[in-house]
Amino acid sequence: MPHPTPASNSPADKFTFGLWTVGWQGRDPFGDAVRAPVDPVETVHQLAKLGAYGVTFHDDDLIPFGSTEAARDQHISRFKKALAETGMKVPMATTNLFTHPVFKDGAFTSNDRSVRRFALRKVMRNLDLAAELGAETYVFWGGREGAEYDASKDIRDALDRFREGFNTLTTYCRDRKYKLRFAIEPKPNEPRGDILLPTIGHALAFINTLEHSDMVGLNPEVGHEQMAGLNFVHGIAQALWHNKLFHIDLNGQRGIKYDQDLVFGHGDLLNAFFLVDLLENSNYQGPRHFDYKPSRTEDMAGVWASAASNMRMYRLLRERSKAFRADPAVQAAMKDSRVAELALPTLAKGETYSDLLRDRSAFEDFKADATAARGCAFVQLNQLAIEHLLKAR
Ligand code: DIG
Ligand code: MN
Ligand code: MN
Repeated sequence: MPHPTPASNSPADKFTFGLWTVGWQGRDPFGDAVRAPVDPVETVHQLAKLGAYGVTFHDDDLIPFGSTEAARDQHISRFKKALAETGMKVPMATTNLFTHPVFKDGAFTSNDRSVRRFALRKVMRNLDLAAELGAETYVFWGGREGAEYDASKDIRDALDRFREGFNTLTTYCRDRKYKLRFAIEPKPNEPRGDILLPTIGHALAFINTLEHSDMVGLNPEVGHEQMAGLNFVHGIAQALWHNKLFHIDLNGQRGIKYDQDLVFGHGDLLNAFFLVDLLENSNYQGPRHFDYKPSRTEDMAGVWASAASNMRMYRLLRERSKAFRADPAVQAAMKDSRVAELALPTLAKGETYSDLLRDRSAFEDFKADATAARGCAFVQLNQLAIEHLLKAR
């Protein structure tokens, strides 16, 4: 029975995009902008037309840095009007603590105390707007929190200041009864030589030290873990295991190099397949947020086409994952690979280590060589996954 091609997007898919993604003008360290700026109002309408659920933003994406109060109010009211006209949501917001030169040595962890105080105020101001717009998640990507030279920063002090910033801001939100949860976005490097909290693991350890750690989780990005040579599916599985997957940045990355922010699935396609399989078979109900850059080679028509590609890639992979799970051959191969057995506790219910010590089959009579000779049948299972990805089954 041929599988139906995925229907068009629906808000139920909860596909969201940052204003800064389709708004990226293509400026990079070696070249000027190739596209004109995109009005946030235009972005809201275009993405709504493509079937997106919502948009996300940095304060400066919506309100240019240094705007007067009157101009700020104007930007916000135009944005609100576009949201009302389209029904688009704002599930997440964040702060730009990396573009203005004042943040050249970081924001929360700048050696310059006055910059750290300015950064906290800048975040507090946008937390108010995020709460006003109904956002549930507030992301912190510490793109400039880091260093190029080991002598320039005592990382222990930097982590103290980072923690102080989070403790101050979570207290700010609790006192104002904002329903916001914070999500840290790890990245190993770029734009700093080394960025603090570089991976999911580092961020999880840091979160555990915070005063209101229950309010703080993760916003992992596909390409960022892959820039560190890590398996993104494993990282997301651990984030889920800690109940700390508060949000996710979907995109593509082709190996360990500069941050490519490709369309979702246009990098490691097989890992993207298993990521969708994991998300769709987990308790994560949050947005499927695309944080990508429309390639510098594209014109505006190409930009909107690339936005649609992100959503189509997710839907196609979701269909392929369903077919994979429904295939009796896959279910049989999973049995051959004893995948379900891993969910079985190693000690039986009520069994103690003393019982284990008395169980001769676990050690004295254990047939190590015969057990070692058993095959795991993983390759056959992986072949089936790839055949489903290729729609060859
Ligand atoms: C880059 O991956 C970062 C910034 O774009 C933003 O702060 C964050 C939000 O998802 N991702
Ligand atoms: Mn990125
Ligand atoms: Mn991101």
